[in-house]
Order: sequence, then structure tokens, then C-alpha cells
Amino acid sequence: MATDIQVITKFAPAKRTAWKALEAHYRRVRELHLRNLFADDPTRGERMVAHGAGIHLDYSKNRITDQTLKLLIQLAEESGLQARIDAMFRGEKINTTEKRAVLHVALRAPRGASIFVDGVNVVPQVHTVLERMSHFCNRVRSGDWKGCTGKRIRHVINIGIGGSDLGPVMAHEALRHYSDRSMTFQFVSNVDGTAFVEAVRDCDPAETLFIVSSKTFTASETMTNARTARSWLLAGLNGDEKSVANHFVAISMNAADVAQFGIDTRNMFEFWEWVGGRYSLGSAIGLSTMLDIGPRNFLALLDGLHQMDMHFLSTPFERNMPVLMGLLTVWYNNLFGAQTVAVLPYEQYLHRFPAYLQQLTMESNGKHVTAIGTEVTQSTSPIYWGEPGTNCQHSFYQLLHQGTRLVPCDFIVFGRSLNSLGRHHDMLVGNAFAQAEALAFGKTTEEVKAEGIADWLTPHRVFEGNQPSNMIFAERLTPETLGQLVALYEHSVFTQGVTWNINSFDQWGVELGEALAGQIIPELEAMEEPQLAHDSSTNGLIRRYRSLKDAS
Ligand code: G6Q
Repeated sequence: MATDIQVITKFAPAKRTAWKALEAHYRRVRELHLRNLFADDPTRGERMVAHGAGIHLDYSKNRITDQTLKLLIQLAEESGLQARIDAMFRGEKINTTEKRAVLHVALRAPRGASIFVDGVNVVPQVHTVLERMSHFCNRVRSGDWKGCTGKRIRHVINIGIGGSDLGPVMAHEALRHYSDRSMTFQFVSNVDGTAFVEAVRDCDPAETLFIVSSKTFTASETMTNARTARSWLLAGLNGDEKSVANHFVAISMNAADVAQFGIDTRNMFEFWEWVGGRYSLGSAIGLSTMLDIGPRNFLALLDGLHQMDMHFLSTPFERNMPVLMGLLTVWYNNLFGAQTVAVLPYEQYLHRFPAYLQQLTMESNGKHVTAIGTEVTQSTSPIYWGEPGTNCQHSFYQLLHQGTRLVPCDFIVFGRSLNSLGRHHDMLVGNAFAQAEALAFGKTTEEVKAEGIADWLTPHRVFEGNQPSNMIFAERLTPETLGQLVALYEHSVFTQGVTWNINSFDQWGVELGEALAGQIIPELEAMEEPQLAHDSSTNGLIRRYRSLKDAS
């Protein structure tokens, strides 16, 4: 069996003839308008769809032909995508720079499955932790787990950052419909003290449970917030050190530091090196989610993730939704030079979904070297951004409709509302469909003139159209659907990374700024005027801050 590094080298970008073919093809089709593509093929909207794992994807409003798809799939094949997918699911160390397996798929593998890391089947460990989490959540939710004064837990505060925060926040917002409203859930991530102060403002320490979520238990923001939380708790509970046991649990792989902090490791929920932070939603990092929606719903979320994992693993590329979405992103990113992807959920509960995707996509694929360390020759991750509809229509859609940039859009819609209220849902979905239609087909000069618009105003009223979009359609937002959606994007990101031959699973780019902060913070805090050796701008800013601080 080829090791992953052999697979990576074998499928180095230079060996991919599909890129050349795609470039030639792009020159032929780049001017094609969606108006003509649809007019020439009335079945396009029925043909260019894919389904599976609870999701229906209509990708017909993309600036592609059948030949484009063929060449994109050829690119995936030449990139060794299937071999890379298989290697990931087999537990090979495809995160080559950190020498780690990448096994978020094991977190949602059913009991009885076998996935080996260094000769050990990790699936039983996953289920042992899930059982412990379920037991704990049932105790808290039923009131059996009490605070140190005997009161039940009413407030849950997750302290974590990055991958230990964005998934839990997004899931909390997305699944509010399913949440236990007798408890409040807050998420403290920022080292800005405001985050902590506002989170605990209305909380009684005797009713508050902190979840310190940190894979490494070293992230400076998390540890600072956790220490502040500990002091706040003790101040509110007469300094009773024993209270920490009832009011703090940890999620980490660093048992030694958890114990050192004062959290009983029996109240620690483990996760593993092979779970990347931004892929950890289905791990113990989801404890706040499980407390919020209950173990049964959390298992449904895992099931949704798993369904999309299986779809990704075994569906031919031409019907494989994450593969198609990943390749379409590559098409716009690398051939059209599009710089962004807009994610537009027409579902209020998904309002944090674009923010969550920003880390998943850009931390994964914002890379400048290939997996073997050579400079990439093409652009890597586009910038992902977005807001829920219909609000976004009243903010940035002007640019989508009449600006000068190509912005591929992902619309996310649901057939049924969780809060059906008169005509609201029909209006919501009608807007999503209409926007995709307007973006694709626009409005020509002739059409504007035919409306009797004055000549001088006509150019202002024309819509060029030809803005591509995907329509991601599911029946209803449930824990299961959320899992399907998350895995859809996770695997789209993987597909993109494979075509660029980059390692989507490290994040060395977060380190430099952190290291410099480690130098600057003591300079801001020093009693004596520090000797500064930064550039003149940074030196000046430090001095200015110190003088303002001294004045306060
Ligand atoms: C995600 C990253 C990063 C990480 C945070 C928090 O993929 O690894 O966002 O999740 O830096 O790290 P800890 O969980 O170790 O505190």
C-alpha cells in the first residue's frame, strides 16, 4: 500500500494534464451566459442535480457545460482524490506536516465500525466517550447533577476558542429549536474581558457550569478566561475550592494540565490528536451541544454527519455532492479568478453558519505551499463569507447583482419551517429562488427598455446576470440535517485541498502573530519603560498604548 506521502508526490500538480485542458476549455466557455445555457438545454435544471444523505443539490445555475464537469472530474481523478479519501478514512497520517491521522469521520462512525490509528481501533474509544457524555448530560438536564450548594445547573458557559468554540456556537444557534430552554448557554472565546463579563452578568455562580474546551489546554485566551471563571466562581461561593468539582468540566486531551487546573479528571471528556479543532464538532467539544439538545438529538447530528461521510466515500464523483461543490469552487477560483464564495442560508437559525465555515474553509485551505513544501502555482482557498437571507438582500446583494465581481453563491433553503407562521416561509423561500434566478438570468437592456424606462436610466436598471449559484435544499433543519450540511462542506474543503495538493489539516499560519503577542504583551505591562526593538510603527503604537494606560 502506498504511504500518503507517496500518493501526494505521485499526484503532484505538475502531473495533472486536466489543468491545461480546463484552461483551454475555460477560454472557450467563459463568455457563455446562463441564459443561453438554459435556453439551449431545457432539461438542464433536471439533469444538473444530485441527491443523497438528505440533501438535494441543484448546481444547474453554474457557468458550466457537460464538458466542464468531465474535465473537473478528470482533475479530481488525476489529483488522486479517491486515493486520498480512502487514505483519510483508513486513518493514514494525511496531515503530513503534523504527522497525524485526520479522523473526524471516526467520531461519527457507528458502533461496531473499525478504524485504526497506529494499529488501534479508535471507534470503541469514541463510543465510550459518547456514553460518558450522555450520562453526564442526562444528569445535568434532569437536575441530578447539582452545584455545590445543591442548586441545579441553569447556566452553561463554554470557554474555548477557534475550533473549540465556533462549532459549538454555530450548533447552539442552529439547533435552538431543539434546546432545553430551562438552561441558558453562553460561549466565551475572546480574551477581551467584555466577553466574560457579559456572559456571567446574569448568572448565579451556584447555578453555573463552565465547560473548559481546549484540546491542548494551552490556548492563552481559553486559559485566561478559565482562570477568570474560576476566580469569579470562588468569589461567588465564599472561596470554597471544592466547588470547582461541581462547576467545572473539561474537554481536552491534556489530562495533566486539566488536573493541574483543579478539574477532577473524572469530569474530563477526552478527545484525540487525530481530531482537528475545526473538525471537532462531533467530538466531546460538542458537550455543550449535547447538554443543549440532549443526547438523542446529538446522536442524530452524528448520524447526519456519518450519512454524508458515506456519500462522500462511496458515490461516483459525478453524483458526489461534496466533490461537485469542491470542484465548482476550484473552477471559479482558479479559472475565473473569483476570490470569494458567498454562503446564504435562508434560515435564521443558521445565522452563524457562514462564520463557522470561515474557519473550516480558510484555515484549512489558506495555504501557500503544497503538501511537499513547494510553492503553489495557483490560488488556494477563496474567501468564504455570508449572512442569512432575506436580510442579506438588503445589504450586499446590490454588489452581487450589479457590481463588477464574480461571486459564486451557495443558497441554503429548507422545505419546511420550524416556526411556521402565516406566509413567512413561502416568502422566505420564494425570495431565495428569486434571487438565484435574478443572479443567473439578470435583465437585459431590451427588457428594461420594453418597460418604458427612459434611455438615460436604462443602464442603471440593467442586470448583467450570469452570477453562478448552488441551491442546497433539505427538508427541514434538524440535528441530522445540520450534520449533513457540515460534512458536505468539510468534504468540499477536502476536495479543494486535494486538487491544489495542499495539506488542509495544519494551521501554521496562526503561530507568528501569537508568538509576537507573547513578546508585546509583557512590553505593554512592564512597570519600567521597555527597550523596544520592533519596527517604528509597532514601537510607536506600544508607546501610545502605554501612555493611555498610564493616564487611566
Ligand atoms: C482549529 C485550530 C484552532 C484550535 C484553537 C483552540 O483547527 O486548531 O482553531 O481549535 O486554537 O485550540 P485548543 O482547543 O487547543 O484550545
